[in-house]
Amino acid sequence: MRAQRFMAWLAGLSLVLALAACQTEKPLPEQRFDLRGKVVAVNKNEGTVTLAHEAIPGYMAAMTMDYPLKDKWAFDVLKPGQTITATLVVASDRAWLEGIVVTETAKPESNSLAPPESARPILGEEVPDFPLANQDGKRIHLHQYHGQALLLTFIYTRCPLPDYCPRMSKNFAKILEEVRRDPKLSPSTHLLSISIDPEYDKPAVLRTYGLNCAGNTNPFDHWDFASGTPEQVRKVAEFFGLKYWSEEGQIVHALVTALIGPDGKVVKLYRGNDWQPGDVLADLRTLPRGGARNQPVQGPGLRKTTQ
Ligand SMILES: [Cu+2]
Repeated sequence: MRAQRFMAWLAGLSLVLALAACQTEKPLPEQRFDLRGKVVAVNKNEGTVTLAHEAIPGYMAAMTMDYPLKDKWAFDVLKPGQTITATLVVASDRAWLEGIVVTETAKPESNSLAPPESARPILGEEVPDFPLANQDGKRIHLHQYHGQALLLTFIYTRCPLPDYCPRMSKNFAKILEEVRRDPKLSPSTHLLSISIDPEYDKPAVLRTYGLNCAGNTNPFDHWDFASGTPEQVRKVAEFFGLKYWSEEGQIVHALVTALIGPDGKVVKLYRGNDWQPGDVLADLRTLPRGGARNQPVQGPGLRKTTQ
């Protein structure tokens, strides 16, 4: 999937290059750029390194992305938190990093760049009545979904990494499609995407993003996009064990999606981005419906947390 992310970027880049090259028939020469950034993750199996890098003036904004490495030795040397310089080589159909130099070792606290998995929340724990504001600027609060199954996740609309927030939103869109088709699920299932970028993700931004995610059909009867004050969002995220912080102009964050039963208690957690919409739909179908609070939750609540 990291390779896919890179290929998608490269496809976009190739298109830009192709458009730029319309007037000339000659193949494009390799382009080389100096790059400086911080190592976020070393993905030896995929042959890539995730780098939060500075902008390349006139070519590319600062971003966090996976790059293939030409120098295989680097996999044994690179560690999260290091600052490196490298040459980004862009050929007509691929790009890679070479000439890597570690310019700064990782600071001890930087080892936590990939946010650690949290033990929170405990399955079966009651979710507090957190207040937020939705895409219409209307105040919402989590207890208003009692009686329904609530699937909740955290995103931010400017997230540049296709397999992070955009994937969560795509998964939610697929789940919503299926929920709408299922007369048993449809009346008692709600989705909620909470932005961890409340300063930017104001209601109007969330509304546009939501419409986009749902392929321009109105999703808001079943799917709210919420934010709030930074403190409000921080409290919800803390409850669900989600850590996030700003770095190099982006938000570094883990992913956690939670299924909350009609009784308002945590039924299941889906961490990371490997879960499939089908997993969640299967869990949704085993949940008791009918809305009575304090009714014992059967089914997936008894199973272990998805990693
Ligand atoms: Cu993201």
